[in-house]
Amino acid sequence: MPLAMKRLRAKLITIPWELEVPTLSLASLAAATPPQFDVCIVDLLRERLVLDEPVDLVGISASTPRINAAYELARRYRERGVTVVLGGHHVTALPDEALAHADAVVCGEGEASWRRICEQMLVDRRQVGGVYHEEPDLDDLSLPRTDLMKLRRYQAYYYPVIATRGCSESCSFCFAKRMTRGYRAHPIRYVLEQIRRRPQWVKAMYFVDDNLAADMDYTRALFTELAKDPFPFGMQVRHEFSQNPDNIELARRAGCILISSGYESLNQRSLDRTGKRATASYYREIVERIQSAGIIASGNWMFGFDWDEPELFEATWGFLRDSKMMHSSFTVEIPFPGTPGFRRYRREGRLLTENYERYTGRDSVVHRPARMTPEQLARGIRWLTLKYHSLAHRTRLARAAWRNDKLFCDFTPSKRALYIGALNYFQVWQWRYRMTPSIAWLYGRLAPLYKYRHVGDLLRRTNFWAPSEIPADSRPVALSTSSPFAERAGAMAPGRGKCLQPSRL
Ligand code: B12
Ligand code: SF4
Repeated sequence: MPLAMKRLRAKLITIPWELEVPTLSLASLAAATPPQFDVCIVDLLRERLVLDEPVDLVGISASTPRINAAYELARRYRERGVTVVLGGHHVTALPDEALAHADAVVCGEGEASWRRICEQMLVDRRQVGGVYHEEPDLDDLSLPRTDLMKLRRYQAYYYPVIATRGCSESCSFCFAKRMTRGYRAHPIRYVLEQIRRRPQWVKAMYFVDDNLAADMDYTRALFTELAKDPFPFGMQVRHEFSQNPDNIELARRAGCILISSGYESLNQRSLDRTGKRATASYYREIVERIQSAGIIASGNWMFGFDWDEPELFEATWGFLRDSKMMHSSFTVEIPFPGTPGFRRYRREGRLLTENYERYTGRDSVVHRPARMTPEQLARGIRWLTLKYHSLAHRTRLARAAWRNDKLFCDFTPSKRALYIGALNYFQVWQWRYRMTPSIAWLYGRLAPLYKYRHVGDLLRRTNFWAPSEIPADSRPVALSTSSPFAERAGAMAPGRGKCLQPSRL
């Protein structure tokens, strides 16, 4: 059959380890898939996988804790004669391990390699094999195919958007440098296009970038554009972004409602030794600046570094109580397999387990810390998490939020009260079950059943949805003709029959 006429089917599968925010991993690959392929995206926690339908190529994405499930799925597909490709963070760190389970492994950002694999499939599937590692040119990428993600099955507050790749820093515990060699930014029009194409029911978006502010000139230009038609968003940036009140004001005008940063530790030695380039004594001021602008400050905290002692939990609690930081998450350092940290702990005989399923962070301790016992570390994280998410503290935070007249200031008083209440009290029960080992265990067993709430799926014999099956209110909004990008966007607008085609900007 001539190449142009050949049609193949590709299934992209992700195995998340918890019901959380969506990622853009597979939507980005779907966008890079040549038009000769029918492509679908399956999130195994949100949709039943139809294993036995005909398919030519399967791409699987999984992080460390779910990698064994990914290997098992790969085995089952390969038994059926399907070509299987694995990608993502874990396989980037350990390509040789992964290659024993798949026909091909993609390291780092996947678009260019995936496209090459698809093209090889079109010529002769026997060409596909080995480790691929090609960095895509960001000027050349199509918009992520979020329309294939069944977005209705995620929350309305986390519409995923991407503006940049990688980070300018290289903290010792972080994966950013391993996935992307340098920090790069998408053209601003590419970002605006993603936002304009959001479904109408979406209430807020989340920038999945590691560090949206690594190049402040770019960030300023982006925020200036966003401010012309602000839409609420959350983002991850390094803490120094928030040291400058002008940056915060710019972000607020652009629509920012949440600034998440890896504060990591109040222990200055831990910050210094992990290459975090941060000064803990500035943290209080930073949180105050963010929150007084009506933005939620969200902090990610890590424990278990070699210089951390048990007193650190008490000190961190004191900081969080006094600063009234509105959102925080706490975890042990995860020495992901394949990283220098993992190799060091193994060399020093300090790894407690190599069972990947326990590399989930939070209170799951997998290495022996230097200045406390593993039990002290796990107990400390549980204590701090429960203290921070206690009814008393969340009520204190809710009151502070209510008094902050810049927070959710566009809402009516009743809607404002509802949001502030939901934001705080949902956390109380969420963290109580997460930090109670028996309930967390049960949750882990029950979460996969979540996909069965879509009863209609039980009768489906395929994961490939026809465009007409995508709910009308989940299709991307039409773009205004006054948009500077209207010409290209017109080709994607619903009603022209082409809204589901990947577009190139
Ligand atoms: C959004 C996000 C979250 C969300 C949602 C996570 C989820 N649903 O799985 C939230 C906030 C909940 C979250 C939480 C956590 N996260 Co997180 N998160 C991200 C983040 C910021 C964006 C992901 C994304 O959409 N990226 C954009 C897409 C385009 O890039 P990508 O995912 O890397 O996909 C590309 C390649 O990996 C590759 N690829 C991926 N899969 C496949 C498959 C195939 C077949 C192919 C060919 C290629 C391929 O191609 C893709 C396109 O280029 C990443 C950082 C980042 N910028 O990637 C961290 C990141 C994934 N998170 C990380 C971590 C550690 C966590 C936590 C464990 C933190 C903690 N200690 O609590 C938790 C775990 C929660 C969980 N249950 O999964 C690490 C993962 C490290 C690792 N080895 O796995 C990352 C990389 C951050 C980092 N820099 O270290 N996270
Ligand atoms: S600043 Fe954040 S994203 Fe950048 S390397 Fe450090 S932890 Fe990773």
